[in-house]
Formats: sequence, structure tokens, C-alpha cells
Amino acid sequence: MIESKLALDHFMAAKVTTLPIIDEILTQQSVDLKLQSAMRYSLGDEGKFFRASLVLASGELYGISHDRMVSVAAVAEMVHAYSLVHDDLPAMDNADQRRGKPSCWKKYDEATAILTGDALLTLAFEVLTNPAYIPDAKISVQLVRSLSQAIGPNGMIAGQMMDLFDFQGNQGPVDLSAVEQLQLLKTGRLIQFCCQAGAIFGGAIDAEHKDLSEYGKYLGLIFQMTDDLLDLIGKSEDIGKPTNQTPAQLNFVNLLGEFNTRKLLHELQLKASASLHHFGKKAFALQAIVDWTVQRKF
Ligand code: GRG
Repeated sequence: MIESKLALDHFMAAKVTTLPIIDEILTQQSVDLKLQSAMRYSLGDEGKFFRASLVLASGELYGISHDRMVSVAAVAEMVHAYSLVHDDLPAMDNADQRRGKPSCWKKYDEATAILTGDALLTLAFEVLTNPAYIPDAKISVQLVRSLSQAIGPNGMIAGQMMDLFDFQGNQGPVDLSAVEQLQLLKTGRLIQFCCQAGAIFGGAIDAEHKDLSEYGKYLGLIFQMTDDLLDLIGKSEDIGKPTNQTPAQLNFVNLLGEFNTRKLLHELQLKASASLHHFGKKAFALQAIVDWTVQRKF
């Protein structure tokens, strides 16, 4: 329970720290006011700021102040918002609701939602390469490379393609490792990037990059499994979107049953904790986040 409070406090701190930077960045995007409004709408304060929290917590491992990392936290939330705006489009998940309010395309229109996602993604890279936000050019290049790899054609976009096309109409047994692979790409790779951002700032050794990559991988799987649990047994008013949305053949709980899903969650929690071992007490926030995620209700 203490871990839950620690994690929730960390999310709140991340939100309070990151929102003003997001606001500052979006205020500069004023050529088209409808686009600016749609970007603001999609990047409101309703989300958990889970990814921003991870960026800041990974920096804490290396004693990097939140001030130095906050633009990367904002970038993580911009990229996340882009993925949700596009995921909700009629051509993809055709979702009407997101974060307890109409999805971007429902609130505005389809073309505006496509362009809003494009704008958020492009802007994320502009921020990462802006010396006013990331003064060290070497760090900037490393962040751009790491983020591109995480969300590009070998990362999140590949996962989304697999989700949309590889399992459609599949009536036969689904291979669990194929679903794991899909979810690691679709949800896990951006989470992994967030966990590694601190290592990039901290000039970490390879073994630490590997530890954080492992932690992010396990956390990404835990996040998706609990998303599937909430999809089946959560309350839509708590999670801000309708339940029973994940196709049955891709939902871990359908594949494994609730008991085995919870068992696997516990095993992944232990593996995630083991990958933080090397960092000792400095990893308390990352540890609290994984503990919260295993039993999250939203
Ligand atoms: C469209 C390129 C493209 C990619 C979309 C991430 C993604 C790929 C789609 C999201 C689909 C989805 C709902 C996945 C479940 C896990 C997930 C990302 C949930 C939403 O994240 P939260 O719970 O949301 O952190 P908040 O609102 O708290 O920010």
C-alpha cells in the first residue's frame, strides 16, 4: 500500500512538473488554432502521466534533476498522445471515448485527428533537438535515435500493424509468445524508451542500459496484462474508456485465465525488481511504479 501511495505521488509530481512545459511548447504552435486546440485537447491532464513518471524516475537513478529531464517527460507524453489519437481513429480501433471524454476524431473530425497525431509526433522530435530543452547535442542525438527505434517500424508501429492485421479473424489457437511479442512492441517499446532516458542523461554503462531495458520490457508486459484485466473486469468509469475492447484472441486473460495471468504478473514483477537490484535505494520510485502497476485499478 505504501508503494501505491509512493507511485501515485510520483505520477502526480510528474503531472505537475510536465504540464507547464507541455503548455509552453503548445503555446508556440499557434499558426492554426484548431490544430493547437486539438493538440491541447489530446494532451490534457486526464492521463496518468505514467510515461512522464518513468522518464523522471529513470533520471533519479543518476541524480539528474527533474528540471533537466522534464522536456523528455513532455516528449514521452506527446508521443503517447499521438499513438492514442491515431489508435482511436475509425481506420484503427474506431473508439469514441478516451480518458473519459470523446476521442480526438469524435470531438473534432477525422482529418484533424490524423494531423493532430502527426503534429504531436513531429513536435516531439523538434523538442528533443532544441538546445533550449536539451543543451547537450550528444544526449539529444542519443534520445532521438532511441525514441525512433522504440516507436518506428521495428517498434510500436510494427506492434500496431500486427495488432490490426496479423490476428484478425483468427479463430484458431493463438500462440502466447506471438501475443507477447505484439504487446512488447505496441505498448512496451515506448515504456522501455522512458526507462532508458535517465541512463542516456547519466552516461550509463552498457550493463545499466541493459538492466533498464529489461525493467522496461517487464513493466511493459505487466502494464499490458493489467490493461487486459481491466478491460475484462474493470469499470469503464474508472478507466475512462469502454471495457471489453481488446479482441478476445489477443487478451492475455482470455488466453491464460485470470489465475494464471495474475501468477505471471507476479513472476514478471519479481523479474522487473531483479533488474533494478544494481541501483539499490535509488530505484525506489521505479520499484514503487512496478508494484503499483501489478495491482492497478485504472
Ligand atoms: C497508432 C502508431 C500507432 C500506435 C498505437 C499504443 C498504441 C499503439 C495503441 C494504444 C492501444 C491501447 C489502448 C493499448 C493499451 C495500453 C495503453 C497504451 C493504454 C493507454 O495508456 P495509459 O493507461 O493512458 O497510460 P493514460 O490515459 O493514463 O495516459
